[in-house]
Amino acid sequence: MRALITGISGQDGSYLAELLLTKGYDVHGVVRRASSFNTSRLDPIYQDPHQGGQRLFLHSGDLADAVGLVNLVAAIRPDEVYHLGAQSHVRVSFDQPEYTADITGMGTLRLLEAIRAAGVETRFYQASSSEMFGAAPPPQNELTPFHPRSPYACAKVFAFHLTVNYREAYGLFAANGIMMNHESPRRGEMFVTRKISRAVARIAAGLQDEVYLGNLDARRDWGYTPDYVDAMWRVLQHEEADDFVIATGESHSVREFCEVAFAHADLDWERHVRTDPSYDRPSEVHHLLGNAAKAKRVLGWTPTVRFEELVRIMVDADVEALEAEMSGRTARIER
Ligand code: NAP
Ligand code: G4F
Repeated sequence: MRALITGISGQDGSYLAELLLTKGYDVHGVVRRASSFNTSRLDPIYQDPHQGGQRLFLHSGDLADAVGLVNLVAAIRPDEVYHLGAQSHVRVSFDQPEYTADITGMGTLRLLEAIRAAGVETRFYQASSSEMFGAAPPPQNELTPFHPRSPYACAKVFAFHLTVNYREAYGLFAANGIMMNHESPRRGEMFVTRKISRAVARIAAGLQDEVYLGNLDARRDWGYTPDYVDAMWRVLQHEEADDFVIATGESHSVREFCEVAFAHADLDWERHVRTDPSYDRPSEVHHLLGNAAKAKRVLGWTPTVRFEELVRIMVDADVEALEAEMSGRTARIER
């Protein structure tokens, strides 16, 4: 089996690539050009192309470049396409709405058209988001109407419907995973969970004393990313293309995340957390809480890591990485 992953250098892409390699796939990933290396999450699985037996292949490409996408799909002829590439930060999408619509929304259209233009028979996974539910009251499932609250969420709603439309119009095996927030030690440093776990490590080491956050009352259904990439794979193995909410069914506030994270390092969060309204969003998503009963029933998927364990995993990883950095060792990019 041959898979193509957009966004392979991101949090989810790196875990998914590992999972597919262990399942025997050849894995092809699209990496966009940057002025310095942007593939550090792939270091544990990087394979030197000059050695034999390579199964991980990285290709230069960009979701803004339609012709490049056609050429890539035509050359690779993947059995499965996992479309994870996106401008994925909600707050940033208010500052860069047009760019977000272009990459997160139009990028999906370009990739779907590339599959059609290349004439390959493939299965397509769209990384849809619980942000699409936005202001819809919890719990949210596949029948909950979308009420997006950011340019990012609007772009994801567009991409969700395109995926359904290409399924209906062209018979493409095109499926949506509507995923609640999922986190890990590889989470981008600008998302709230990782911002907190890094701050805990640095405060415990005496390197800083405070961290500034936005809305502490927001509630999220936070899961563990390795569980969620397993769900992506299951979505594409199902006999028919369909759409699934992926969630733990448990929600917690940002404040609770702080409490558990700081307590794990024997710190009192209230002594170190400050708020700064510049991190607030013009329109907030207050409460996401998913119902993944359909994924459990149809795909046999259940989460294995719950909230408190997730927080501990993230804090421990950042403490370990900081200790390694301070002692001049190379940090392990793991878990
Ligand atoms: P992430 O860490 O921000 O990764 C995004 C990936 O997209 C990165 O590899 C990034 O490349 C790539 N990318 C950005 N702009 C691109 C462009 N113009 N052309 C090609 N690639 C581009 O996000 P993630 O957390 O792994 O999430 C994966 C996907 O799932 C995203 O679509 C996200 O919106 C969606 N999603 C995430 C969650 C969650 O909780 N994590 C929940 C629901 C849905 P660089 O490494 O060069 O930046
Ligand atoms: O960690 P966040 O930035 O994640 P958000 O906005 O929920 O989006 C993530 O999950 C979505 C799935 O639901 C994905 F589609 C999306 O790509 C991304 O992965 O913020 C979580 C909550 C928000 O309510 C935010 O207002 O935390 C609140 N928050 C409070 N202080 C903060 C901060 N968020 C960030 N990033 N930084 C803060 O200082």
